[in-house]
Amino acid sequence: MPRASASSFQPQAPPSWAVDGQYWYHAAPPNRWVPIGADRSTWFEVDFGQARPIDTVKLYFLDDTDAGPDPVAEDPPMWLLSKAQEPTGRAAQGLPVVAPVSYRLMVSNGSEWIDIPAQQRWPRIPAGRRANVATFPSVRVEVVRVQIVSGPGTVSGLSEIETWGPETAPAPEPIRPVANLAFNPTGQGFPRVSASFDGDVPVTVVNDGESAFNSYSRKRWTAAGTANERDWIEVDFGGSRTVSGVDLHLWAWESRGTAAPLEWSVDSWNGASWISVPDIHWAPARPLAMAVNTARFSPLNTSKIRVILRHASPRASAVSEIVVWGGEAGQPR
Ligand SMILES: [Ca+2]
Ligand SMILES: [Ca+2]
Repeated sequence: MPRASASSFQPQAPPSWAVDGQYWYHAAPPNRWVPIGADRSTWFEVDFGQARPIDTVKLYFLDDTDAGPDPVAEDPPMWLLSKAQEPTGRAAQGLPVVAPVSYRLMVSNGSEWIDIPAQQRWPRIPAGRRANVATFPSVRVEVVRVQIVSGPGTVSGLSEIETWGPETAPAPEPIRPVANLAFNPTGQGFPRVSASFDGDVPVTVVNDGESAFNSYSRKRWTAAGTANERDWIEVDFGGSRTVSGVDLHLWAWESRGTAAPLEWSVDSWNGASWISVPDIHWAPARPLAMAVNTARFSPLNTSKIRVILRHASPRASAVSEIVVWGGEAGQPR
């Protein structure tokens, strides 16, 4: 908490990038949420886990139509430069990423989403590559939603959303339990992770709540050096849970021997043996590194699951985070 979710997202631009406390507008390295672009109307939500007063929202919309990318660093590596010069402003469907034509800031009144009253906005027309500030008389909200309408033939996303209120930090602890059934920031007790291969970093890095899509980060488990065609990572919940989805944050540094697996699958424990979870909806269809890969399936009860990775040998798979969703995971989050 706070937890970000959205109507959809591109695998390399998940909602968490828009609440990581940073904003920049170049495409590589990414720091952005971008929906898949199938629909002009999309939404992005921030869930505080309990009602909190807010009086200001700042939205940092993307706009990739500028001629060149922002300078990434004083001396960026060549691969990063070439990546930044690709037309990465285009979504999977080839849509350019620009500021939306309009947006609504909404809260739930318990049964429906309503506009936050008496908003003052600057600028009045949504603009990319800058803060779009809305101020309003303080409201207590548990979840704030941004409903975004993009222009025809375009897609709109966020580098960051900020919400401000009269309370001072740190925020009080959320009342509702964390939705991620795998989350264990201490590495002690349950949920407990294990793996078929000991990497150079303990496997507990995959359920610490931190995702790192950065080649230099060591906050990832890697199977580099494995002799196996497949390796697995297990999440033991320590008791029965209803599970309906897994987000696999794949990491890779291709010049150093890691890559996205050729495929991945999910097994559940039925008390006596491992069985393959049937009828999984995968997004993206083929595993993608430095991206959130999602598996969604009918809710099932189990005490532990395994994620099985078939390596793109000789390159090994690597994982930065595994998120396991409970009974309501219907959509990618
Ligand atoms: Ca961000
Ligand atoms: Ca992690």
